[in-house]
Amino acid sequence: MRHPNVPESLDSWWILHQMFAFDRLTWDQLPQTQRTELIREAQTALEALKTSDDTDVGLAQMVGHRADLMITHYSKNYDGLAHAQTVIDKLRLTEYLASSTSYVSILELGLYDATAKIHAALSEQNLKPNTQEWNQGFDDLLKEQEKIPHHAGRLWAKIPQRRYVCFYPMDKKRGEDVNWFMLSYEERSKLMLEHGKIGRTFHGLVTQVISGSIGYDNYEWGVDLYADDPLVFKKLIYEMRFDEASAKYGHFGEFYSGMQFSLDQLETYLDGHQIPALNVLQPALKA
Ligand code: 76R
Repeated sequence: MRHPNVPESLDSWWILHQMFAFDRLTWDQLPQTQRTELIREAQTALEALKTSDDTDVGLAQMVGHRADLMITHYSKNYDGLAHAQTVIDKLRLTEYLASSTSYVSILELGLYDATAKIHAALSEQNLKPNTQEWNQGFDDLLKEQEKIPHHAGRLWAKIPQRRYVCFYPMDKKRGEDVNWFMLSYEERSKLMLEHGKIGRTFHGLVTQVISGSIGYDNYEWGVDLYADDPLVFKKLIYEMRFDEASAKYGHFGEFYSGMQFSLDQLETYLDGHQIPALNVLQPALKA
């Protein structure tokens, strides 16, 4: 943000998480030929979303009563997200899927450090906030951030192909006494730096995708974690709880966890067999 108190973010994929309850017993009563037909129809539609450069789709079998199936959509634009929702709605398979909840957000890379540096650089040029020159200078320097390989690689990475996924929405507290948004920029920046340090001790073990949802859904951020071992979620989230940014300011929504599976394993999932391992269609992405 051009405003001196607001950290900027680089934003990329629009994200829609859809949670469904699966009516397995009714599905099981369908004749094999009809099941096969519905599976093929779903695979064709999902394949188109998966192979397009502008969209991606992920499937996961969830554990616990809040959801049986999670479909994660990525889209390069908001309209595409609406279209992805329509594609799912039109599947005859959805006669057996009851939507339980959903979450709308956009992938973001938070830039506390870079925003402060940009503001310092503009001030050194004797530019004043809220002027056209400041705003222009800000936008130019921000564009540079997108090109940094560390950012560019993560911005448009597709859905991480790791077996286990954990999703939850969260806020930073905005109470009368404890209010993240009333802290100074420096304080928030320092806390996020500490947060990042703890996070990085899990580097390689977990791939984290943070998305912003202010204006689109009930919490401020969506957190997706992907790992090869589900125990990593508890270890990481527990450790984070001791860190001030989470301990004092974190406020969490409902937690969802499950196992990702690939499109060609849809039949295995629907027919109720255990999915042996995630068929990785693209190389596993490191955090
Ligand atoms: O990209 C970076 O390395 C920069 C550091 C970083 C930022 C800016 C980072 C690193 N995160 C950032 C932003 Mn995170 N993160 C969470 C949660 O459960 C909880 O207590 C909180 C949920 C986890 C588990 C997690 C993990 N992060 C954010 C933001 C936006 C805040 C804002 O802008 O004000 C939120 C809400 C958030 C929440 N974080 C990391 C991790 C991990 C594992 C890392 C290190 C990634 C790596 O280097 O591999």
